[in-house]
Amino acid sequence: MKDKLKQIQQQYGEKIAQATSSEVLEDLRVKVLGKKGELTTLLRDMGKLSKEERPMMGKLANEVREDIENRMALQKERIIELEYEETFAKEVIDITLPGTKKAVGSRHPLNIVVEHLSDIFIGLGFTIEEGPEIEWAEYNFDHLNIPKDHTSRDFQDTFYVDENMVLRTQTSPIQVRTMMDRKPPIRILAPGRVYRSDEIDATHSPVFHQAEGLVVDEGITMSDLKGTLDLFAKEMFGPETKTKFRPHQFYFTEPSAEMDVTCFVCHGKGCRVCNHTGWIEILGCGMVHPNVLEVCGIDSTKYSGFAFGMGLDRIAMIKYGIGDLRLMFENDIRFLQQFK
Ligand code: 2U9
Repeated sequence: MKDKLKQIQQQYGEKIAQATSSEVLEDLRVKVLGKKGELTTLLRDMGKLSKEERPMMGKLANEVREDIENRMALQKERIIELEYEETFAKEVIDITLPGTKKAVGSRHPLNIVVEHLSDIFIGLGFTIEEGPEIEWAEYNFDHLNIPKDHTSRDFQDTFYVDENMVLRTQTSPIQVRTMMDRKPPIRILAPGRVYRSDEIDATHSPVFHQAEGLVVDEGITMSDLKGTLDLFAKEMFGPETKTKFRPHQFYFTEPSAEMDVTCFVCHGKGCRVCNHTGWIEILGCGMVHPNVLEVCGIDSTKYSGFAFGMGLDRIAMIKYGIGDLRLMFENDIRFLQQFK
């Protein structure tokens, strides 16, 4: 038995020293110290020894086990070190290589305009409101005092979802909903996407963007409208900007007007941007028609209001000198990066 113990000690001592991975080492541990391992099996035979031999053999067997365990622990440390070295050798990082550049996005000119516009009106006490893009034809046309036979209701001009629902052709239904839901005073700005059945060209698109505003309270007059919109123009286009109001006609406002601002490129002298007139048309506006107030549940004998509406794509195009509306929808990164 003594020889067998010495043989196990020597044999496994060599194997352990040669082991180069944690898996091989574990395999050896099972083979020698495991339940059915060589040393364990040998120790089971101790019972067959004489009383005199047993203590000596027991002592020797423990020494052999301890020796094997120590060698294993030592080899394990070496293997871990070796494995680390291997990993480091494999995963060398060349810190002089150029990194992969992360593309930095930029804001869409339309968003820049919407945010600027919203900031101006929030500063004047307005809230920003949103509404559904699929809208009741009633809210999109009837509530706005638009005649039943008006051409804008035609299938050629409006996308119908069914006979009662349309893709909104203006953001006005947001104001209709607000008036139906709330009592005056109302001061809201409603920016959003709108749809009209137009062919695509440099100035038309079936999808475009508008912002409309609405103020309703007791004693609101045309001078509130002019004062508010003049202030907006000076904030948006520069403090030297002048405004002028030309009479116009809309079904939802009476009286109605269009507002021009002095050209912010030539300051009124005349240039290509303003078609050599010195003025740029910016928005439509007017006093909310009493029929519209009433149908939205507001007493037109007590309250009055003004409203305005503007095309945001057009404003962004004028502001940034963009010559073709289609560029606004293509999202070509080379185009977008110009508007940091
Ligand atoms: C309600 C009452 C009144 C909104 C208004 C305009 C004048 C206007 C156009 C500008 C260019 C639309 O994008 S565009 O084609 N809009 O001129 N919009 S007043 O008046 C309202 C809206 C809702 C309940």
